Amino acid sequence: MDKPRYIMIGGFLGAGKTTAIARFGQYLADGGKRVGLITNDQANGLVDTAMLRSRGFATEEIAGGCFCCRFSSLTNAAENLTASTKPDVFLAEPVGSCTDLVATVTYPLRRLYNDQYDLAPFSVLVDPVRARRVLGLDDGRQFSPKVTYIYRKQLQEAHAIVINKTDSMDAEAIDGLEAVLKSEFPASRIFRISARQGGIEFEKWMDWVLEETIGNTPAMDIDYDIYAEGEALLGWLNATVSLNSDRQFDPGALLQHLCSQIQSAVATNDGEIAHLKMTLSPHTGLGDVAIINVVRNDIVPELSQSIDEPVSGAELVINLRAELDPAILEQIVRDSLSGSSLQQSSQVADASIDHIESFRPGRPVPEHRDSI
Ligand SMILES: Nc1nc2c(ncn2[C@@H]2O[C@H](COP(=O)(O)OP(=O)(O)O)[C@@H](O)[C@H]2O)c(=O)[nH]1
Ligand SMILES: [Mg+2]
Repeated sequence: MDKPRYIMIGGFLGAGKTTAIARFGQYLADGGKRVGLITNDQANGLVDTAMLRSRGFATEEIAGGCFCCRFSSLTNAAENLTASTKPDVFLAEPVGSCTDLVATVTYPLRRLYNDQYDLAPFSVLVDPVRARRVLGLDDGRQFSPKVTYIYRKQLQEAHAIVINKTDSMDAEAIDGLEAVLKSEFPASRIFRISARQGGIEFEKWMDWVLEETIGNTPAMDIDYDIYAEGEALLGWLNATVSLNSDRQFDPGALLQHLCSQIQSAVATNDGEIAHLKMTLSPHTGLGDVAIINVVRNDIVPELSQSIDEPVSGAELVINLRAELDPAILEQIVRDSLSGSSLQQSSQVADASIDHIESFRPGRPVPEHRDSI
């Protein structure tokens, strides 16, 4: 029997990894393949994991550290999926602030588990607006140099750089980005896709990922001190909140209000949002959820899923990753949920925080590192 294909899809926070994995998984499932998904985060209780499971995918979550630092959890997760689902294809999403994944995950998997998994090359997705800013093509708010160091290292180690969200930018601007990526990272294949829309370009990338073998190129050099300092500049916050009101409120309008409040407060504190994702699940209802995402300070909040009916009680889950002190992030989120902020939106609801945690990722210490 053929070995299952093991595919890792990386890229910075907010690049579209989860969206791409959900679409990739759906194509495979529609073609009769069994799929196992592996998600990863520094904290647990991920919006992503809940969303992927709600779509019917067998999904294992590795929480509390990244794949490279928890290599054994990664192989355990794959074994659990094998026991439950026997996947033909694994799709794994590493933490968006991680890099050096070829040396710390792909090569060790190949060395230690070559008989069990057929390893695919490593794709790194980019958001074209963010990438144009990082590469100096456009002005606009940036991350600081050590965070940008991680971003560029992600591009440098990619076997394929995948420009995502091509539906959201004109072709000329994407051409300009592709030209710079080609000249700065000549060893990588470049694809242009829309994970949101799918289509022929998405299929070309999938075919390549499913067929291409990885070569024996030496892993890139990386300075773990700068990498660790870059990661430590990022603040992570997860919260679960109960919303209750005597009056009915509009879930979408409430999410939009909270999003704008958090965006402007992060900007006022000189921070930059990498990814803010919130879901709102009504206490009553048929399992519908409203979802909102933003991937920069200066992007208009957009509901990717909405609920038509007003509600009077709901659970709100917040996943926020930004370049800002986590204590300040926590204060910002608490302020946005205060009575005076909620009243401003005329969406009167009382918010009580059931759980909140905020922290900086610790220094990455990989279990394995193979330079080739
Ligand atoms: N316009 C557009 N938005 C996208 C596309 N792919 C993802 N997004 C949006 O980008 C945001 C982050 O996506 P997500 O998959 O959660 O990113 P991740 O952090 O890399 O897993 C969400 O608002 C997505 O709806 C795309 O192809 N086009
Ligand atoms: Mg994700």
